[in-house]
Amino acid sequence: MLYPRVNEKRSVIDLNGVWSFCLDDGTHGANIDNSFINENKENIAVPASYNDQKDELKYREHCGWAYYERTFSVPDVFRNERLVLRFDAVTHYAKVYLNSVLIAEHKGGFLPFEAEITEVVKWNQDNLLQVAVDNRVNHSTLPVGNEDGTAFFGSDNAGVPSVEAAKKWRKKRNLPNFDFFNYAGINRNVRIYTTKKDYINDITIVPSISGSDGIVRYEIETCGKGEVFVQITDREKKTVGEAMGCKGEIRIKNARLWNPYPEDPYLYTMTVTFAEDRYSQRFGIRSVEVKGSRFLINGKDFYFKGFGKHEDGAVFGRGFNLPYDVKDMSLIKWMNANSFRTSHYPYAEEMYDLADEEGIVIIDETPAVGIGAGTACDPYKTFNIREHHESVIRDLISRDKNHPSVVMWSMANEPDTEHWPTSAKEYWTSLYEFTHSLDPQDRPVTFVCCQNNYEADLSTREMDVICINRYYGWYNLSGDMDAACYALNLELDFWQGINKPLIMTEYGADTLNGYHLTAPEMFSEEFQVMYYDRINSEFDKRSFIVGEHPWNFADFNTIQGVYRADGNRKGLLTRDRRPKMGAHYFKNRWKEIPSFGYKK
Ligand code: E8X
Repeated sequence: MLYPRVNEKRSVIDLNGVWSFCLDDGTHGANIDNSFINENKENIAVPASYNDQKDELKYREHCGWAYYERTFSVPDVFRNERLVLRFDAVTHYAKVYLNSVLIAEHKGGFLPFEAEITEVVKWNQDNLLQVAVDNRVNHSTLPVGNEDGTAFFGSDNAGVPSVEAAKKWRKKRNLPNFDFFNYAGINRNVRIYTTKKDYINDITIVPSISGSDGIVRYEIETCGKGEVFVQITDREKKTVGEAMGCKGEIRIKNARLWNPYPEDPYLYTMTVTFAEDRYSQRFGIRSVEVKGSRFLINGKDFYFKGFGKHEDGAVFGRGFNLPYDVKDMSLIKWMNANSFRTSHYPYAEEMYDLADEEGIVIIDETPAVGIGAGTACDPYKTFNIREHHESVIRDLISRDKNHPSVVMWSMANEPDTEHWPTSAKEYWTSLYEFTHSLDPQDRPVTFVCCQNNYEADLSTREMDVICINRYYGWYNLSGDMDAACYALNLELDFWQGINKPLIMTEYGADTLNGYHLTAPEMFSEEFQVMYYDRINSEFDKRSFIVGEHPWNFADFNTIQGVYRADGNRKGLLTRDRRPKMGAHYFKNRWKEIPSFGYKK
């Protein structure tokens, strides 16, 4: 799927801004009730999550539908163009109406969807755009939640004596199976883009390296009549290759490779012309390969220094925020890191563009977090997740396939692989094959495994790279770093026998910025540094460990609960991006660890 870009042939109309908004009172559901909206509407900013833009609990705790609306008119100059309305992300379920006609419906809160509106739009007058948004999570959504409603929760409900009482007193809540706030709404950009009537629908680029040359295979999907012309230019806008036809191969003599930070992330541009349409797509020439226990980029041993992140901030919630994206890229480099994982959902497309340009490597994760958590049954056999999971992977790859920064797909975070090992293995290995079959660049595929019984788990070891989240010294063996290192090493011995590369995709300790101790105990800044220093020195002894991603880049918001005071505080930075001592610790450590050749 192409990102909407303005050029000589295409335009973009921005529909972001202040929209009208109201929460459902529980009686309207997916149906738009104009008089209800008119009576209740208030201002809301788009793009942004709605939850923290207002100051009553009902916005934080809303569970169900909410409605957005605005009007717009289309400039006359676009009368002969094709018009497409595009939402970059609406969380989690959207029904879109234009002039009271349902024009799009979309499940999944973190990927774009679009609808052609050429025939629906009215000229010379206002058009009414309305979006109904559902934020509920359950066992068939990704991310996964427990369906709550008014259920009676046994011991969780001490003091509420009966199901009847629970029905009366407990409001419907989202019970996420994941540790980040369930921010909802129109979280990313809303735009109309124009194309000519005969247009370029998609571009797929598959680069490879042959000696000192780059080989660029491409495929162009078009609609309508016309000839395809493809031209590749370098950074100086000099033409380095050309071809005719919708499918082919272009050789770039003495190609410059895309190499991660701090090396040169060189980008080329492919410009496709078809009939009267034109589109330019940047790409990089690089290879990615897993060989034994090595992770190779451009044939060289790569070491992942970076983080699990979140899209999260005060007021805008999980909304698109370009200054934060730019700042985070700066901080990633400031800490001498070279990579991050889009935990736990696909991020805004603009972030991947920045990563391509700045040479930051991405592990691209689906929103499949929480599969099997909080249930007493086999999730793979009980819940209807497979179809949606496949469609999310299909759309993720279709969106992100051309980014050189993306070097691996993560199908999920912390699914249950331990209690139903056989059905888990069936699920994950077949989904692994499915993911490989869809990626034109055939990148490595994995999922991220939670601290569990690693001998019982049969799925993680089947992946291209072993990605594990481990909290020895925090959630277990809390504060006892000698015991933590011992237990960690027992486990690392196990993984070493599998002979695959391993990335520690999460490890960390909640840390209250400003809380200092001489003797380092939990929650202090000194403890966070000691914890990482002890664990990292174990990683340094093992060559099959090819990456360290502390959890988390920054503090982030979560649902309220007894384990979270003002959210998850495992950030190396505060939520507003100030460094804790841990950030300085990693900045110094990573200065001495090169992106290439650290372990080999
Ligand atoms: C944590 C992280 C959480 O924020 C992340 O989204 C997923 C969690 C740890 C699981 N991984 O709690 O900070 C820990 C299991 C320990 C036994």
